[in-house]
Amino acid sequence: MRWAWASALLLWVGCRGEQVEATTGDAAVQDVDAAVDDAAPEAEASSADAAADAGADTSTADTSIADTSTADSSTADTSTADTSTADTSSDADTGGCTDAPDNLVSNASFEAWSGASAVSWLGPITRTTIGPYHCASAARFVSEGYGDVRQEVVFPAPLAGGTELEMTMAARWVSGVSRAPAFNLYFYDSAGAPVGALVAVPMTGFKADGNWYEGGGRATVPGLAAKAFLHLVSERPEPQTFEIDKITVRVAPKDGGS
Ligand SMILES: [Ca+2]
Repeated sequence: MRWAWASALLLWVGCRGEQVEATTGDAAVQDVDAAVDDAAPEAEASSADAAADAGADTSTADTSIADTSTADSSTADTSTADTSTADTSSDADTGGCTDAPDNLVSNASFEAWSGASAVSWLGPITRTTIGPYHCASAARFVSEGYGDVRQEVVFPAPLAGGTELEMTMAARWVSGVSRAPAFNLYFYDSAGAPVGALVAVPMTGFKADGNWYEGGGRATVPGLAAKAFLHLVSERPEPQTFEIDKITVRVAPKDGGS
């Protein structure tokens, strides 16, 4: 009996020993692997390309910090330009975020930024990535009174007088008076001479309650025009802050539709 107990015990201890060794062995290997895995991304992260690999979380965190610090300055373009542009271009390439082919507006969804400036746009705007209406970013528009955000829209071919344009924008009220933003269009011929008077179109369906609304209206081209200056405007002398996104100007479908 004693002998049987002793051998059973030995056998058991023997097996335990192997198991313990085996697990510690694996663990050691895993630790080494883990250490190697950990080390690799850190090494990559110092290179410029790694920003794109790092994914949305880090880049959005960086950007929102950049937004606040450069909010008031319109001349801070140069210093932080490289990193933020790299992040944006990788976001903008993801599916569904490119502008519709019939949209005459460039960078319509405020996805492309060069430093603190939105590509193709002028005016008092900064990038925001917190709850945009469409894709990765929107523009925060701070009007000190009758402020405007503007872009030159060149038509692929001159548009005849009487052509209907359909315009939409997404806007969210942030602070200030509650008046909806509006579209103002100034038309020019191919020689750069003004065509007709300013065409002002209010944004329909807007409420100043902090939610996103998408609305717009139609404008009639007053005469043969090669381009227009599109202004998204605050129509009040009091300060107003909006966020804006997904701007559309396109030739309205002829009849049939609406
Ligand atoms: Ca957007």
